[in-house]
Amino acid sequence: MAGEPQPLIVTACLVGAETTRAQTPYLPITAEEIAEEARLCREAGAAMIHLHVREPDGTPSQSAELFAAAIRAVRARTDILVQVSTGGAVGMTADERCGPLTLRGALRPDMATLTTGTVNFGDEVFMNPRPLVRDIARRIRACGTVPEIECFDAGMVDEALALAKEGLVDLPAHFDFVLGVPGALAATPEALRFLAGKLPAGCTWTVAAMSRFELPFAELAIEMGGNARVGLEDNIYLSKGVLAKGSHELVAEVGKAAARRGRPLATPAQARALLRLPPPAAA
Ligand code: KMH
Ligand code: ZN
Repeated sequence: MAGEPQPLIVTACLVGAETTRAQTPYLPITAEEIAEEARLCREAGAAMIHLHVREPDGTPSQSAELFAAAIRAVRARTDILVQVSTGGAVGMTADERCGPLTLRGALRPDMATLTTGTVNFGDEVFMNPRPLVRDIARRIRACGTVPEIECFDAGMVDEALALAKEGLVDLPAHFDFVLGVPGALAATPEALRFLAGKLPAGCTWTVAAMSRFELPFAELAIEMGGNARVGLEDNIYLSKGVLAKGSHELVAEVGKAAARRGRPLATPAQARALLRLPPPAAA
């Protein structure tokens, strides 16, 4: 007899480092804008946000102070889980990228990204040499949080398994398959099936597909038993030529697709258990 369908964890990537206000006026920038968007995403069915922050002029930042302000504002409004980026923007140093991993106590992030390899990123290069990946993995652990392993290409799954062998990442782990970045692995159903098939037993995964692939791949993940990430970091359109008025509109679309396929949406508490996260940060 088939078991109950696994609750779907929807992650909302509200900000990113590359999307600009010139592209969409709906991009949140200040802590209050981010917190309000996080609240709307939670209301629409998201269990977690993937968080980047910006300077007041919109410049991408990994400043611990800006992360602290955003996390404080988010947690004052909603119980949504907070996953911080350690990718930041192309060209940032390791110390810059790890700014949010210096937060402790009530501001400790619930999760942090860990990209396990270097990849072409449009016309730029997102640098993740092996020593840097190990450095970030250690800092994630020292922060008392756990990684979401970001794989922009297939070899990054193998590198994550190497990190597990070295004792720097615990298995089972949670993976995010980032598909459709120009210069990296394309968003195809075959690629997603191949990546999901590489994971050891008990691992969980999310798909984050770029631009017009975002919603169709969220639907494919729902069908495959995976999880989905959507939001303005990866895609600004609700449909062809129609801007999403915030990441929450994209989350709502995923919610409808999940309902059509009989997958309930995970609450933050359910997502915490499914992703094997530590207990909530102490107040
Ligand atoms: N902005 C990209 C260069 C992450 O958040 O960990 C890296 C990124 C991945 O967005
Ligand atoms: Zn990101």
